[in-house]
Formats: sequence, structure tokens, C-alpha cells
Amino acid sequence: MTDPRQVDVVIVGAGFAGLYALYRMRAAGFTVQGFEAADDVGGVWQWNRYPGARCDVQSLEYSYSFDDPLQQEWEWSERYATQPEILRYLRHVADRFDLRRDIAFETQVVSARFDEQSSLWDIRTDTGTRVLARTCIMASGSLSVTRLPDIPGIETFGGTIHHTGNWPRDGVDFSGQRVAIIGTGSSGVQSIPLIAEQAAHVTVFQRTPNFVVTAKNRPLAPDVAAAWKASYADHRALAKRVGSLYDFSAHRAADLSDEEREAELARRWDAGGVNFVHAFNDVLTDQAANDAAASFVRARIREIVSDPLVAERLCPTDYPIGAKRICVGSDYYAIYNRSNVTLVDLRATPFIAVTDRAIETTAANVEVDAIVCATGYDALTGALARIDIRGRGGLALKDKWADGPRNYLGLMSADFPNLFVITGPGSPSVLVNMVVGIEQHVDWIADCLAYLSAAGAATIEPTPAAEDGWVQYVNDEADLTLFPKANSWYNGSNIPGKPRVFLPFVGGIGRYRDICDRVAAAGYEGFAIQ
Ligand code: FAD
Ligand code: N01
Repeated sequence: MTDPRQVDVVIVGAGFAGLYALYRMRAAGFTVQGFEAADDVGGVWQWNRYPGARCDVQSLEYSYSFDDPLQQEWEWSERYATQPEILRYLRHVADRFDLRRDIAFETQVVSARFDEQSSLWDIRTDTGTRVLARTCIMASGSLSVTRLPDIPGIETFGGTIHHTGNWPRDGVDFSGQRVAIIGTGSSGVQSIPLIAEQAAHVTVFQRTPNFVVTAKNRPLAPDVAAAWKASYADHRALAKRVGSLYDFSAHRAADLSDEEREAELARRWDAGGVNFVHAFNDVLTDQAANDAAASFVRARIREIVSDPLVAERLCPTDYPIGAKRICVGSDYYAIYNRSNVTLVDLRATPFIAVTDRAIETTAANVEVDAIVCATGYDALTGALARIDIRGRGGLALKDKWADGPRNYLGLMSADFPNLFVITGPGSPSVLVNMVVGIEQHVDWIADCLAYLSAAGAATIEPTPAAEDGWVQYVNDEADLTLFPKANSWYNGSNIPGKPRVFLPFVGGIGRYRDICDRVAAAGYEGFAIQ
């Protein structure tokens, strides 16, 4: 191996986070090396090419704010852009700011070790590249490590198997096929209707029903886009406080009469989108308020789905609405009225095994040609756990986090100097418009590195006391809500053996931003700088 190259900053990942980090680091005058496992930029929008994939934060908001000409010139065609359109946008960003030249594609970072003598990170990849860097930024994604279901015999299946998060570039033709779809989270909800339109038959294997609100997606009218763009600066400034410009209610559910509650829920259901869960300001903190919103959705399911037994199977009953990520669908419930769609309730009739051409449950042997796994991710910590990250004294991040993530502000972990994580555990991350969260993190890191340079300092890392305080705060805040009442990837319960800890910070992007800004203004309070 030749002598390693040295750069100021290594960035792992080239999705929304990695691209913006690269742009900011380069603008600050740092030398940068990016690494990306895929063959191009885009992150989840490069991997998730399944039918129906689209965002559910409206596109005018789910986009970068850092460059006004970019946001003025780019034209979104729909309220919620499809995956190909978002990928085109991110490629355009890479072209516009000439970002690709600093990224090594098809290159997986496998280890990152901190050398205490030189205070440099020693980063190695699966292609044999080795780079030394003062700073390492993990922009490796919160939802980038897919999880396949551990059904006995699945490796013996003779048909095709695809995970929604690793979908073939050229798409999949399901015409004439009998397709099994496992999983009814957001990816299943988006893909099932479109696959059912094409396939001969679709069997949906559902373990936990989800609350699905209607998207009411539509083409983005030119006058709507123009009006939005005319006040883009105001919209973005507000988004920095609240994440997404949702219609947040000022009322507790108990402040309204039964009729007023029902009318408010109906108005939001008809308007479409995740605004539904903001019908009252206590949907996620008060069980009775939550029950009102949940009952409304169950009533719609019973109205839409003709077979009462199927409708009951689709009704979530054992967790609060919004405590698992709410799903946004187009014609989702109505798809179960089609004669070529069958719903299997895995709670009543669990999997036994997969064989050469069938999926066997305790009730039936379902013959299939293809399996679609919409079975989710090892979220928030999965991408970090795949890299052998070692800090001071050879401490492995995996070991330090064995009982749950430990960090300060979600950004840095004690004993891992100059290692920053973007939208990881302990930050608002997946609970807000993630592009807003990403820009906040990258901007904070850029300011922090400028501060270190001006001070002539070599390293920054949290003090153990600050870290302990933050971990406690993140847990305490989650415990004030209904979130912990659901099993979901938010708390690691979708991965056997993963510690059950509520991962994101529930306090919102505005409060989180204020805390981060205060810490920086106080000379990076809670951090040790050397
Ligand atoms: P990613 O886009 O996940 O990019 C991380 C990149 O790092 C990946 O390309 C991966 O290949 C690479 N990588 C990871 N580990 C390594 C390694 N060791 N070596 C090299 N490369 C590595 N959020 C919203 O706010 N609104 C939405 O509407 C929304 N819709 C979504 C729809 C789908 C289908 C999915 C899956 C997620 C959605 N999200 C949404 C969440 C989404 O994760 C974020 O919005 C955002 O795209 C994350 O960007 P990122 O750059 O942080 O991570
Ligand atoms: O994954 P999920 P996803 N046997 O974990 C089931 C974002 N996103 O890819 O709930 C049987 O939500 C599992 O069942 P259960 C968004 O943040 C956004 O759908 O564990 N079933 C569940 O039904 C989202 O939340 C969009 O009982 C098994 C499903 O698989 C996140 O990504 C679109 C199983 C997994 O659901 C992840 O969504 C797509 C097994 N062994 C993604 N293992 C937008 O619309 C798992 N399941 C913006």
C-alpha cells in the first residue's frame, strides 16, 4: 500500500447530507475526500427506486435552502416529488457545484481509527484506499442499512427477491407474476398499489397495521410554485424553527367539542398529508387526543374497505397514531378491494418458512414468483455500526454504544475527537424535515471547524458529563410523549438484539437549534478543545 493521502475532512456518504457537507467544507477552504458506496450521488434516492417512492414532505420544502438561485431555478412538478425527480435534483446539485470530483464512488468505508499521536483519523475502504484526515463526518444515513426478514428458508427461494431500499436500477417487471410483499410501513404502503396494478396477484404479508393518511398528491401548479418562491426566504426562515411548514393546531383536543374535533380531522384528512397528526397540539402527548385522531382513521378504513374482516385487519389498535412513523399513501386502503390483492395477517397466521416457490404460514402455502421485502432498516445507528470506528485507546464505538447511543447534541461522542455524525441518534433527525436537520448540522459543524482553526486547536470532543446530561435529556423528553408506547425503528425494536432506546430527540428543530447555538456561543460549552 502506498503512503496514505492526507486531507482536512473525510465525508462518508453522498446523499443530501454528504453533498451539502462537501459543499460547505470546500467553501471553507478545506481539502475534502468523500466516499460513497453507490455509483453516484443521491443516498436513499439512489437506492429506493421501488414503484411509488416519493417524499411526503412537500418538495418545495424537501430541498436545500442554502443557495437562492438553486431554489429559484429548480422546478418541482408535483406536490410530493417522485424518486426519479428527487434523484435528478440531487444530481443537478452535484453538477452545479462540481461536487463529484472529490467523491470516490463504489467505495465503502470499512474502518475509521483515531491515532492519538497525530490526532488524525485513519480511514480505510473496501477498495484498499487509505486516507488520513483531521475531521471525519459521518453522512452515512439514518435509513441506509436495509433489513431482510429472517424467515427460515428465505435463502432457498427460487424466484426473485428485492428489498425496496436496494431496488434494481432498471426496475422490475411484475407483469403476470404472483408477488408477495412483506411489510406495511411507508415503503410497503407506497409500493403495494402500483405493484398490484401490474402483477397477476399480490399477497401482502402484514405483521402490524399502520395508520395511513391520504397524500392527495397533485401536480404543482405554476402559480402555487411562483407564490412560494416569491417568499422563499420567509418560508425557509420559518422552517428553521419548525422543520416543516405544517398547519400546527393551537388547540388541545379537549378544548374542542366532539363536532369540532371531527370537523378538524375531516378537514385535514381531505387536505392530505401528515398535517393530519397536527390536528390538535397534544396528539402525541395525550392519549385521549390521540384516540380521537386514531378512531377517525379507523372509521375511514372501515368505510373504504368493502370486506369487514379485511378492514379490521387493517385497523391499528395497539399503539398511538404517530408513535410509529405515520404513512402517507395514495389509494392504499382501496387497493384491498381489488380481486387480485390478498391480505395475510401474520399475527394470526405467522410465517413458517419460505420454500423454492412459496411462502408457508400456519394457515396456507402461498405460491409466489417474486418477493418484495419492504421490511425497513437498521435505523440511525446501523450505518455507523457497519464501520469499525475506534476512538481513544482503541475504544470501539459499537462497544461504547452497546446499551444505546451515547453522545452530546447527537453530534459527537466522548473519546471520538473530531468525529461528527449528521442526523444521528440524539438529534431531531427523522422526526423533522430531514433536509432542514441536515443543513443545521452541517452549518454548525462548519462554524465549529472555523472556530477550531482560529483557535489553533487540534481536537474537539464532548466531556463525559455533558454527554451523560444529553443522553438523559433525550430520554426524559421522549418519556413525556406517547412515542415510547410503540414498537418501531424509532426505538430499535425492529432489530432483534438492538437495545430499546428512543433514538431521535423529540424536542423539535427550533429548540434543538437554540441549544446548539447557545453551546457554540458559550465557546463550545460541554466540549473539551485541545
Ligand atoms: P442517505 O440518503 O441515506 O445517504 C447516505 C449515503 O451514505 C448512502 O448513499 C450510503 O450508500 C452511503 N454510505 C453509508 N455507509 C457508507 C460507508 N460505510 N461507506 C460509503 N458510503 C456509505 N425524509 C424527509 O424528511 N422527508 C421525506 O419525505 C422523506 N422521504 C423518504 C423516503 C424514503 C423512501 C426513504 C428511505 C427515506 C425518506 N426520508 C425522508 C428520510 C431520508 O433518509 C432523508 O430525508 C435524507 O434523504 C437522508 O439523507 P442522508 O444524506 O443523511 O442519508
Ligand atoms: O420500513 P418500516 P419502511 N416479518 O420499518 C415489517 C422512511 N420512508 O421502509 O411493524 C414480517 O417502517 C414491519 O412490521 P412490524 C420513513 O421514515 C419514507 O417502510 O415490525 N414483517 C413493517 O410493517 C419510514 O418510516 C417514505 O410488525 C416484517 C415493515 O416491515 C422509514 O423510511 C417512504 C418483518 C417495515 O416498515 C422506513 O420505512 C419510505 C418480518 N420479519 C420510507 N420485518 C415516505 O413516504 C419487518 N417487517 C416519505
